[in-house]
Amino acid sequence: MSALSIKPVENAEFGAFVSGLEPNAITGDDRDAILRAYARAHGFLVFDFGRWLESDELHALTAIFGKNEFAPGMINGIGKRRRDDEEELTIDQQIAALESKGVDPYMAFIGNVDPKTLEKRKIDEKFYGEWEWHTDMSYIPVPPTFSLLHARKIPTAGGDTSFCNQVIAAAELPDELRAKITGLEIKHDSTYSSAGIIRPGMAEPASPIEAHGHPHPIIRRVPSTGEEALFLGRRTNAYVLSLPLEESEALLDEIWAHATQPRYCYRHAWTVGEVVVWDNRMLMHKRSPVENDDVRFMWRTQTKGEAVEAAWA
Ligand SMILES: O=C(O)CCC(=O)C(=O)O
Ligand SMILES: [Fe+2]
Repeated sequence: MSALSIKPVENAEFGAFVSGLEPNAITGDDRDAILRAYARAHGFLVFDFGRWLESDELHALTAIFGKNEFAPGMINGIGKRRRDDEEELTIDQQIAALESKGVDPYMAFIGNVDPKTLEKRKIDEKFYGEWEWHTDMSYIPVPPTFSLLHARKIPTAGGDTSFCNQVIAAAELPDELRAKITGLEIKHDSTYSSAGIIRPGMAEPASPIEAHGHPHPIIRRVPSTGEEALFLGRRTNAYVLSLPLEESEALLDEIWAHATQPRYCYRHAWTVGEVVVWDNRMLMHKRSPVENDDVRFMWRTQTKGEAVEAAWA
């Protein structure tokens, strides 16, 4: 068994650092200790490996938290739309087509380098700006529960990732705001990536009302803890169902101002080799800007979620 050391994240209301895990020899005892640490840390762990992981190692770590979910942009309907001229394939056919090209449908490469050669490559300049607060893939009916992000290339400055705890934000909701949002659903738009880059096959919607996405309750219950969490997805093109657009916009602005207060948030400055694991039911995240002449490269996996339960269900 690995000799695990687990320490709370300083200056944050949540999170723990884990070191000493052997990623190529994870035992049942390691798994139990990590899941206990995860529960105590309110859904946020940082693993320090001090080196790049192999993809099998990242998948083994991911398996502690759940079953693999597809990475966005791999399968039609998951961060990608089928083009009208594209043949309609089943999910199994799409997986087979990806695997025949050596593509792992469960792994996202996020960065401005070629994933194989690691040469810097030209990329939409939005990549370098501030990414917006979001939870991963909340525009699908059953969004992933955990995301795991593995730092392979880190810029000399910037490129931190912030996390904001929506369980604490829900617990501290002013009564008046809680009364206004109880029973309502937000449609989570899938048009843009968190960097603000339009996704394959998508077009700018005429308004948030027409945007492609999936509705979820504004306050969800986290089944494993029974706690409530605000579930906002991302602000761009969000729409509160059943409200006139102006009322939806005003209500969203009010909720977002509450949800993203600095006291609910922690900003992580990366070290190469780390893996951060977070629970998308409890936390939102965003990435800070990166200089144009710098490089940044992460691998990401995510686990299949469970149906979103409304706090009032
Ligand atoms: O690269 C990052 O820091 C965050 C990217 C992101 O939003 C994600 O991997 O889900
Ligand atoms: Fe994300």
